[in-house]
This record gives sequence, structure tokens and C-alpha cells, in this order.
Amino acid sequence: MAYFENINKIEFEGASSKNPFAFKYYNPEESVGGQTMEEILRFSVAYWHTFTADGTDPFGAGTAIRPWDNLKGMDLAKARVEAAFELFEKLNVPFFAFHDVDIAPEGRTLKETNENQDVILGMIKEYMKTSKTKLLWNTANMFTNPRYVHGAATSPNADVFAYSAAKVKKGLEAAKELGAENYVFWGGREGYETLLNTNMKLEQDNLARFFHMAVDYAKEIGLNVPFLIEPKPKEPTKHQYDFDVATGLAFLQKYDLTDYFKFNIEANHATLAGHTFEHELRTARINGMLGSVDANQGDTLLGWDTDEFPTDIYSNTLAMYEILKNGGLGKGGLNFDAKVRRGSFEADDLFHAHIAGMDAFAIGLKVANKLIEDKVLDSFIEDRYSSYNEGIGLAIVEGRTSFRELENHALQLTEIRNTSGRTERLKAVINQYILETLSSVTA
Ligand code: XLS
Ligand code: NI
Ligand code: NI
Repeated sequence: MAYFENINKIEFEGASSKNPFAFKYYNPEESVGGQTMEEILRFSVAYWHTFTADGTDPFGAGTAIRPWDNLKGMDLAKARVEAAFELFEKLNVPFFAFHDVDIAPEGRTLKETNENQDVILGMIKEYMKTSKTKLLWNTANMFTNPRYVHGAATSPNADVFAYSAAKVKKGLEAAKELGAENYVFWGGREGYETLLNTNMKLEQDNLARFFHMAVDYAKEIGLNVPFLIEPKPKEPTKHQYDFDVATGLAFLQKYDLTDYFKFNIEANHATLAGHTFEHELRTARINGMLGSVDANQGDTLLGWDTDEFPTDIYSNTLAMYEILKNGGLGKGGLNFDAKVRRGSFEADDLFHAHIAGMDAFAIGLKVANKLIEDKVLDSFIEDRYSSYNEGIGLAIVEGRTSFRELENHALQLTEIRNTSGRTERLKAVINQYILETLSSVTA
């Protein structure tokens, strides 16, 4: 049975196409800088936003109209799997991602919950045998159920810590079973509401103990995939321990976890932390810690995680610049951790949204690739730092100098000459590259 009957496979038709159900810029087979778009972009559909969410917000009920609305419980869960693989195939996406609770309902006991998981995992595994769509990552939802009210691995309640361990254990087994590329930890409630009732040191130590046990268990079952921390500064807690990449990196270094973990960077989380998306990507990249990306965008006027589909070409360009500079995403991907707006409640909107995001990232990729090929920023930056290529600068970077010698150098200076940073010029160049790319694909 087809859930999205009126929709055929989405094909690339080019920039002049007026067909809403066609890609205008994303051409999976097109080669950009030596690899196909499909290989570089590694798009992924987020199960929770696309199949589980119904448009509920803090002020109103769900609005989504879905072909599986008449079903409940396990029947609903099964229908969603069928619909999911139909959508993956029609969108031609290589990956998907899910939380345990997205795919199957929780039972009355952990045992029952695991049994429900097993039924649906088995079904997903069957579908994956013939589908080209693979699992980018799975994760355990340790934030929705009331038991996580005070956190999961950072809960003051040791029983909750144990329960959370059981959930991740099951998640790691599922990752192994389905051949996941990564396993994700988003610390939804791993933080605090007020320091007045919080033992921050114990909570962070416990979180590290939890991660080490996860590493040990993965080794035990032969699951050899990157673990990804997904930084977010706030929401739902007032302060989350994995605030941003820099904070997360300090945590991983302190607790000796850098060999096993990298970062899953979400655009909207970056902006909530007061950073740009590209700042978080850059911080991860220069530290060799860029694992994967939750591709979405926030709303600069709103202070929460609006998880919009990433249609902003400018932002996508700067993100792809970092990703290409990283040599790609490796086993990571661009996961659309993005939801259609509450007012976009028809099933067709799920397709419009993904097409919009995929096209906007395809443009970003092309522009970024051209910027790198032409060395536009590279040559400017190289020049800007050229004082470190000779003389005292070279001595500094080679660690061959001292405060005494630097003072001597400074005393001999008669004038210090700086050069312009050329911010506006560089921004104009980016605009020019975006417009040139757009006109070249339309021509
Ligand atoms: C929420 C997070 C979540 C993670 C997976 O803000 O982005 O969706 O990606 O738990
Ligand atoms: Ni996310
Ligand atoms: Ni998020």
C-alpha cells in the first residue's frame, strides 16, 4: 500500500523546472570536486520530525494530517515504518535517523518496551535488506518520559541512571543489528534547573562514567562506530552540560573520552549558544572532532530550537565550506533534524520541506566548492598571516624564541603596520560567488 500515493519518485529536473516535486539543484549523480553530490551530502531523514511528530506545540494540539492517523499502538508503529521507507525511496535519501521511542511505543515495563522495539527493529531490518537507505544513527530518547525529570545519566536518582544505561545498552545493540554508521548522545536533560539543588561535580563525573560504560559495552558487542555528542546550551534544561563544542571538548578531554567521541553539530543549537553554525563546525573541525551534522536552521527572532528546514543558502554555503575543508563528513551526514511548520500540516509538505533543504544544501555545496577551488578565502588568509612565515614570526610558530628576544625585537620597531581585514570586501565576494553559481546552473 502507498501512503504518499500522489507523489512519484523525486527526480532532478534542473533550475528551470516549475515542478514542485522535483529537485532543482540537488542532482545526486552530479560530481562536485571529484565526488557525487550524493556521496558528499549524505542526507538523512529524521524519523521523529517526519513520522512521529504531529505539530503539537506548548499552546496547541497536533495539526498534522497523516495517512496513518487512524492507527494506534504497534499498528501505528508498523505503518510508520512502511511510510518511512516509501518516503526514503521517493526522496532518494541515503540515510535516516531515529530515537528508540520514535519507532515503537513504550510498554508498561522495560521488558515490554524492549519487546516492542524488537518487533519494529526486525521490520526495519527487513526493509533495509532491499532499500538503499541506511541508518546514519540511532539514539535513546532520555528526556520525554517523566522518569527523566531530573536528568538521565546526571539524575540524582541512581535508579534512573541504571534505567538510562539499559536504554543505551539496547540502543547500541540496535545500532549493531542495523549497521548504523554512528551512535548519538544528545543530553536533553543532562543539565540543571538551579545550582541550589545540584551537585554539579557528581553529575558530570557520572555522565563520564556513563559514557565509559557505553564505550565498554560497544567494544564488547563489536560495535565499532563513532559516538557523537550533540551540544546544545539550553532547552529543555536551563543549562545543559554539553553547552557547545568547546565545552563538550573540554569534558571529553578531562574524562579521557576523545578517542571514542566526536560531535554532531546542529545549526539551531549553535545559534542558541550564541555562536554561528560555522563557528561550531570550525571549532570541531580544527580539533579533528567533526562527526556529523543536524542540518536545520533557527529563527533569529526566537530564542528556542525551532528546527526549521535549512533553506538559507548563505548559511548552508558557510557550513559546506567547513565540511569540505574537513575533507567531508566521513561516516557522518546531513541529518534533517527539522520539522515542517505547524501550519504546513499536509503530507505533501514533508516532501516540499525535504526538497527545499536538499536543494539549498546542494547550492551551498557548489558555492563552497568554488570558493575553495579558487582559493578565495585561503589566499586572503594566507596573506593575512604571512608575517609568521619568516623572521620573528617564523621563530614564534617554531617555538624558537622567548620573551627576552621578543622584547629586543619590539624595542627595535620604529612603527607597527597592520593591514585591513577587508570584511565587507570578503562578504561581497561571497555574494558574488552565490549569484554566479545560481546563474551558472540556470543558464
Ligand atoms: C533536540 C535534539 C534532538 C537530537 C536527538 O534539540 O536536536 O533532536 O538530535 O536526540
Ligand atoms: Ni538534533
Ligand atoms: Ni535540536
